[in-house]
Amino acid sequence: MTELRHDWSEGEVEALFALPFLDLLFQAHGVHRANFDPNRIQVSRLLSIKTGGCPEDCAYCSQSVHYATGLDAEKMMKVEQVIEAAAAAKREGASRFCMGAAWRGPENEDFDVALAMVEGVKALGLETCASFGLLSREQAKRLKEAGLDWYNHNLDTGPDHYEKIVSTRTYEDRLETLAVARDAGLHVCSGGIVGMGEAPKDRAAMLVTLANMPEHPGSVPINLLVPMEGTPLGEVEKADSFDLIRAIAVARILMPKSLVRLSAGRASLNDEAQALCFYAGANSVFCGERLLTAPNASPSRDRGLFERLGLAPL
Ligand code: SAM
Ligand code: DTB
Ligand code: SF4
Repeated sequence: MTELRHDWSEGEVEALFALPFLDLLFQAHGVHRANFDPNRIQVSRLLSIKTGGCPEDCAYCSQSVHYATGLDAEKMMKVEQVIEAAAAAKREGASRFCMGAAWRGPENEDFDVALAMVEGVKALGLETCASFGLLSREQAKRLKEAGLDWYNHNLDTGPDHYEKIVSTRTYEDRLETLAVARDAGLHVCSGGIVGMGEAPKDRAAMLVTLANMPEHPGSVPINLLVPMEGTPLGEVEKADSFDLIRAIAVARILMPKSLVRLSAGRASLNDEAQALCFYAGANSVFCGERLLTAPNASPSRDRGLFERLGLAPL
């Protein structure tokens, strides 16, 4: 049995990041193998139910109104369209369906429509996940009642680097939304992004914050920045893929029983780098042509890769 710790110090975690790559990988893979079948992978599917026109100013995001990204605000999808997409995702092997919306948080009639989407997707026998921004206690309760299983809300980066990335919501706001979701009985999905010009100590601080929560988030998405033209991070230098693999390995060591998701940016990795991510402890991915606004690794490429690696969906 692996002991679950909630008392990690930043120093300890920075020391993990500073280990020689192969030592870190060996340690992480040992933890992974002690807690999971290393040859099984959980598959989620993402859908943007409301795209663009977002009032927030997240420096990485194509959907913010603050940047000229060439992406227009669209109307919210219809409930039936979402349920059809979820049914297709299920047929294609997804076990969890995640709905994202470009909102500061849910409001008014749009929220009622989103609740109907959650209900409809749940009725298909899929796990449901929502990423709707900041939540009130009442909203979290209503989502839970509608059949929501997971709430995704990312810390994005460490608290010091965060101020360079988002100004319209604070780190505290994010932690509060995660507490609200947890208190409502929703499973928490929370992680961040590698490749926004942060230092290893920022990655360490983010992972320590996640691991030291009262419960480890059940899912920890680790995204590699997908540079979006027109955003402040559109031209940032691409992160070294070994840094992404290191972040996955440290997440695995800190949160031994959580699903660690190799999330956005997977399409830009070669097969060997993806395989190292899985070895380091990533055991969840998004499948399907599209993430929210960005293309994802193609389904045919994924089928081939999983077959070559002997990986089977959970
Ligand atoms: N609007 C909601 C919110 O931000 O809470 C939900 C959707 S938002 C797109 C969810 C998360 O996706 C962000 O917090 C961020 O971590 C990740 N993300 C967004 N754009 C990204 C990009 N270009 N590259 C990598 N990750 C990204
Ligand atoms: C998460 O950590 N990654 C997903 C999900 N949570 C909502 C979003 C990735 C978005 C990638 C950029 C895009 O498609 O616009
Ligand atoms: Fe809006 Fe979410 Fe994009 Fe931030 S990440 S700008 S909150 S859609």
